[in-house]
Amino acid sequence: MPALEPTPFIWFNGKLVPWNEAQVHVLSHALHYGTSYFEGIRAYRCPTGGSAVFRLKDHMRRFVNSGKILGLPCPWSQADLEKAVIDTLTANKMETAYIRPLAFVGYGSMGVLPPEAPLDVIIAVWSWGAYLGAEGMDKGVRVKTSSFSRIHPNTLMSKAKAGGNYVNSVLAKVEAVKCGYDEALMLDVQGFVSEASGENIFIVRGNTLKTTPLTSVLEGISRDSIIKLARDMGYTVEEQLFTRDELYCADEAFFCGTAAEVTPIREVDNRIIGEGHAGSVTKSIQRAFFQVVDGSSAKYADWLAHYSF
Ligand code: PPE
Repeated sequence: MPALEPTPFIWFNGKLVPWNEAQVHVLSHALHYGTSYFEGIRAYRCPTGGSAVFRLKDHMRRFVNSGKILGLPCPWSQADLEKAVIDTLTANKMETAYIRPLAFVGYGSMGVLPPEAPLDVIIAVWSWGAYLGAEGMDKGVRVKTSSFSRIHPNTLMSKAKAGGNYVNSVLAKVEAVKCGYDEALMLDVQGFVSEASGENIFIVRGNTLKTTPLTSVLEGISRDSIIKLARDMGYTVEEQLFTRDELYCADEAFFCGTAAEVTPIREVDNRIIGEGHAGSVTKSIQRAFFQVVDGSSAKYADWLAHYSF
């Protein structure tokens, strides 16, 4: 992953502050106990002019819900946050961007019990290319089933995009990368395929797509978009548990997520998936996805929050 390029401003508790001044104390609660939640959102330049944030309302709804799940309510309303995202993008003059809202328990008291004080909230924006590499996006990535299980729903809750949940993802990702793979696939505690360190997964057999139901996974907004897109394109989509051997024998497989967008999978546990490159169904979904996010396809116009500066 290339080094982060600073942008001029970060939105910090309602004010746009210079990037280098958006700092917190080393005794901030979230640094010690993982008491934070965040979003990952993308904005794209539209060929018809201006830019658009993809599914901004849905992302900010999930952000507010993360706070509800964790019992750490967001001090800002969903509408305030949506406006703050647009303000941050325009202040930074970003036509395309990755957007990172984060709410965290800040400085003030130590000990596991979070203080009553309101959470701190920031929104940062930066440029992020293909998350799993340009080659992966084109030809497909190599994946390893992790020795770490995805979180049990009574250990941590996967519907919250909580900072603490990502220790599970970090363990899996580091293991996979150290073993020479691009990404880790985690199984749930029963052994069914769950999700990757930062993506949901789909498998393809014939004209049928299958994805994990919402038991152990993050309720991905890309996943939801692809379910709708694929059905409109005439594919059958099933939300069903499946095993790793079903994945090994799939015609095609791909990951989806805001950062990873639609990334084909060419190999899992040293077994070639399908023909070992991005399959035709995956490519058609990838094409459709990229036409929707930048407004090239007018069909899902209500998924876009337009802005210009
Ligand atoms: N599962 C996990 C565990 C996950 O982190 C993501 C997003 C998804 C599924 C897909 O969700 P959605 O973006 O709503 O389609 N991961 C974010 C963070 C990546 C990071 O390294 O940071 C993302 O893609 O923005």
